[in-house]
Amino acid sequence: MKPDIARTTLKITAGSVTQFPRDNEPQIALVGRSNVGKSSLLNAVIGRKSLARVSSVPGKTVTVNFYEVDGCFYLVDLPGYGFAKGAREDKRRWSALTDAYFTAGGARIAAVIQLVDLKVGITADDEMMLDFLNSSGIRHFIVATKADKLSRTQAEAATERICSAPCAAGCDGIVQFSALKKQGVDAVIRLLFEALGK
Ligand SMILES: Nc1nc2c(ncn2[C@@H]2O[C@H](COP(=O)(O)OP(=O)(O)OP(=O)(O)O)[C@@H](O)[C@H]2O)c(=O)[nH]1
Ligand SMILES: [Mg+2]
Repeated sequence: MKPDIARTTLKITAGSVTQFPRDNEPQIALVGRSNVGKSSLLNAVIGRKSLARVSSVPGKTVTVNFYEVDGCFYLVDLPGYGFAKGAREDKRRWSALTDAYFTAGGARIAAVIQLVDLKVGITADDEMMLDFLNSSGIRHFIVATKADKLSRTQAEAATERICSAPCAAGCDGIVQFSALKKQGVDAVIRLLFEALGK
């Protein structure tokens, strides 16, 4: 039976690696720059208004949040990267915790959802993340967020640009997404279940 994605709870808010869950449930992690729409995607996918806190101040979250879906797997909200200039300390904390996550997570990481702002396209930080995912062989797909900000024609062109970037070559698929319009929700859920073998 497929897990009931509506049965999702915030299980752990981890500020350090010692707080990561130790059980063997598979994990699907969300990565992307700060403000790209990770928390909004989470809420849209689980069909809840505000289980994941949507931030008005980008980059506030420096914790790894583990949402457990139906006692079956975790959706993991990683801190956003690429803060405004000057936030060097935040950046260090981001990379330390994210590095720790990818080191400690190991085989339990079933897939990574790389979020890219459709209008902005792939940033230098996104490229670094995608290069890392490619080299580590972690299954990943791209969700292009805030599609509602573009016309259909613009969205198609922007998607094409993302797909043709060399660093996107290793991804398993791309979904145009809008949390605002609830566009792409079913497609993301399908990719999640596929990655989990459900
Ligand atoms: N137009 C539009 N705005 C969106 C969409 N998704 C998110 N936003 C807005 O983008 C801002 C950031 O959204 P979050 O979901 O908090 O982004 P985040 O990636 O979790 O940010 P951090 O936790 O800071 O890393 C908020 O103001 C959201 O309302 C979308 O689909 N369309
Ligand atoms: Mg967030």
